[in-house]
Amino acid sequence: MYTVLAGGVGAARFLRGLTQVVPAEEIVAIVNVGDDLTRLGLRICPDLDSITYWLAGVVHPEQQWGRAQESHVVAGELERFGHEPWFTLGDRDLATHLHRSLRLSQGASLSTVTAEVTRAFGLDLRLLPATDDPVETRITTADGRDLHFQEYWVRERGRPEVRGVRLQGAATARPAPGVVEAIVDADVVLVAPSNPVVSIGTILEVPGIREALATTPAPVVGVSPIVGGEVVRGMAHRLLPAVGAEVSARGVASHYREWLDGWVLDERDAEQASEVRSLGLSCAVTDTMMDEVTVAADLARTCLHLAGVAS
Ligand code: FO1
Repeated sequence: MYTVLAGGVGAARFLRGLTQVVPAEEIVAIVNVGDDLTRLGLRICPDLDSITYWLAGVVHPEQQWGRAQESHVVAGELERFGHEPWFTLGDRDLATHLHRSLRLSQGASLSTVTAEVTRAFGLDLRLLPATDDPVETRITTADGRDLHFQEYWVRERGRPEVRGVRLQGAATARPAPGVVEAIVDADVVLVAPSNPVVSIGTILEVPGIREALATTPAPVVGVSPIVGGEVVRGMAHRLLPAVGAEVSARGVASHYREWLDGWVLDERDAEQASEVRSLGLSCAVTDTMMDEVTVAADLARTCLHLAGVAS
């Protein structure tokens, strides 16, 4: 079993590469749900949906979230009723949220509904929400406000200075069924190049997951989301200082070092390899910019090789 800790787009690209290298049926992705929110009475799970749409080949090519060939008839009509349009739901995407919300209201768990959604999109790998319990990532801003992650990132365009990040609801959340087993019984655990604070960090906040990572006999190998001192995508550079981590490939490795065994750096950060090794980690250097699926597949092979697992 190939287990992957996953956020949104970076994880989707990485998983697409991994599916070229090992059978999709043997891949389990544990996905961040801290970005999830309820809008218009509908439950929206951006990371689960982005990965699903990417792997099904139906993601919006420019946005990299939501559906390709999308229309916004419903969103336009909702403005008539005065609904704030800051978080836009496209018509095709709405079908996913409608199905999910209906099934949740019938008492199905998020894991069960996620399996239904991935099956409907023809995926062979398993996506597991980190938890089925209600959690949400909250951002404390320097001007003293407490925002939902999407209010910070979409409504306020990631502009406020961040003082703190927490996963609300984490104290009583339990890992979703199969999550701890997927880590403890894995042949390898891979950490996608996702945001270390609001993707990987929030997965680790669910009690029991960090402990499973620290104790699993499987090698744990990650890919740096920081390349040349900058984020490939998103806002990790604004959030890492809030958790006391340095914005560098080496800094993220150090942030993960309690449970990490190996770290893959981009070629642009090759000079940091010796510092990563001095943390007690094994290290490989390769092209991590996954614009092409062939690069993503090679990156997946490099991770498996570093972990000592055959592909
Ligand atoms: N991102 C935006 O910048 N604006 C939006 O209106 C928006 C809507 C949206 C709806 C469904 C969905 O699954 C994702 C959506 N996103 C939107 C992306 C999302 O906010 C983030 O990029 C992720 O949560 C960060 O990984």
